[in-house]
Amino acid sequence: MFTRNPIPATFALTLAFWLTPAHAAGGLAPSADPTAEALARFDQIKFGMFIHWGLYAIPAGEWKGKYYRGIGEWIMFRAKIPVHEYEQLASQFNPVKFNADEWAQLAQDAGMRYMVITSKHHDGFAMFASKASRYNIVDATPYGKDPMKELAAACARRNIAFGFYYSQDQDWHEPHARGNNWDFPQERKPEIYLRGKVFPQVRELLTNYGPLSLIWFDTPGLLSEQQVTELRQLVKSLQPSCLINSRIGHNKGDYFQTSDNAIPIQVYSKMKWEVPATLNDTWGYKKNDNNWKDPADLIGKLADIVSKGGNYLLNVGPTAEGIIPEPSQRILRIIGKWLAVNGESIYGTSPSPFHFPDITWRCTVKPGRLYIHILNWPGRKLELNGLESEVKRAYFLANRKVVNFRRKGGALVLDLPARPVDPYDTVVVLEIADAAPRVAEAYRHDRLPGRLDLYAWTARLRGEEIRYDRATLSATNFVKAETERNELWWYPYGSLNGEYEVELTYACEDKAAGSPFRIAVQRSGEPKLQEVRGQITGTGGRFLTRKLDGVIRVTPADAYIIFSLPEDDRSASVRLRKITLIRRSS
Ligand code: FHN
Repeated sequence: MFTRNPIPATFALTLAFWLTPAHAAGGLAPSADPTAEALARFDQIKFGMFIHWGLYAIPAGEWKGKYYRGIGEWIMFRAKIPVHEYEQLASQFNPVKFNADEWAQLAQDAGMRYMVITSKHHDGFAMFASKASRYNIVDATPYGKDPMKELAAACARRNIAFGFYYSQDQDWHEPHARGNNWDFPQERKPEIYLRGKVFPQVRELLTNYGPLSLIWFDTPGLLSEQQVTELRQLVKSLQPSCLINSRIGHNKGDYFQTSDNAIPIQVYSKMKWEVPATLNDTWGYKKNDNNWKDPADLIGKLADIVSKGGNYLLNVGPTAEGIIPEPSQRILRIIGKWLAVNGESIYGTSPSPFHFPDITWRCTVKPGRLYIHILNWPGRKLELNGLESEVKRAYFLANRKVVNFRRKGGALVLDLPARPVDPYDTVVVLEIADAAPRVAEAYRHDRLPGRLDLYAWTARLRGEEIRYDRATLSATNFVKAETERNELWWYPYGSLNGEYEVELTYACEDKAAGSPFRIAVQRSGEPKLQEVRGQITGTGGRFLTRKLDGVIRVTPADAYIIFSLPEDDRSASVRLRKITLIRRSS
């Protein structure tokens, strides 16, 4: 497998981690199914650091004095910056404060066990030494060094699995790639771009940086099935155990990516998956984006994702000088402290055997054990329905203190203190008599209840003004915007099928009354299929639940359910806690 690539000594640790057990024990014996083994290891590690770093960190959201809404690394596209102007950024890019060990150490402190960094984003600039294009950090910047070499080595020293992001289809620098119509309106010949840049660069990435745990392609777009197949073959011929994400296109990936910041509403068990997510509202550094997520939110989301079967790839956007913004560092270290105590309930676990009726708790599993993650404190008792296995012992993971419990009908009732043991996620360990938990059919993860709450907390919040308020479990500030509307999107990923009546639980001032809202069901890339429209009625600031007129129909193929207040700013202060779907019997 690696005979074509001499492996530097610094990669020995990553090798030990990333190679198959057969490799590790007895040298480099080829494995029967390197992809399956790599996937099994990927499933264990759960939490990774995504890094979006490139020339876009210089404008940082602003071009020629004008602020651009949306994600920072898209500024070339949004401002339609001509290639010859954007290229000038390279001559200013000098990240003298970059320190690979500090970045890798931060990942380790955060409890992140893998790292994926942008080797080339849509702007086409290679952040690594490339012979295939001189538009790269070594040849085109005053910095003149390859930071990826150092980062790969720093991760290897810490046993952090390492991978590259590579934008294979969009490349705004190249006339024959997709995306830049302002410089290159003529017809494209993708083969020229693919053969001239993508294939040689992907070869460089898989040859010069030791064993990669994965390569992360993005926005597959227009590449043909044949082209994607060839790209996959190239990767696997160089490193058979390098995983490929689903955004390579044409279902040729080894594992599945959700949409950005999109968490399936329930357990998803069809294949291994990962959620790429932001710490604020951008991937690449943007100087004015201070909408940092609360550590409680992020720790809850880590537990939520892992309990549903996924990995969490959480992003940082370093500055042009090479510094990971201080708020990102602070937040990540808080997560790391929580994991240092509670990591047993995350790494190496299996998903929940239960479906989730609300957002009070989540569940992860190891043989003979359930980990109940209490995310929203329920008061002095928690009722867990459907567990048939005998519980032998229950205790808090953080301090090993015993938790008393009793049976009440089909429910297990846990006695809790008035306040959480951990401010973010209190984990209760249930030791059970069975290796794998037995759960009554009505509560299993693949059987959803007749009434299903879709909380704002489980939605992707779109738009940069919308905010989540943890105290009231609601989303608010639905400011009207031309682009990137402020909306809530939920992702069923096949878990819903049928007709549903809808309830809305919300609060607002009376002056918001009359504002129109809509709940729509959509498929990816298709116009809206279905919607229920209504008008906000005043609630005098109190939360209330209102049944809507009409039903929505959701099929397993539908990609998302959207709540929006599209018309005006009068409704911006509406607080939406949840929508409830009530299944109609067929
Ligand atoms: O367009 C990109 C975006 O800039 C960012 O890289 C994200 C990360 O998942 N991927 C694309 C959009 O899905």
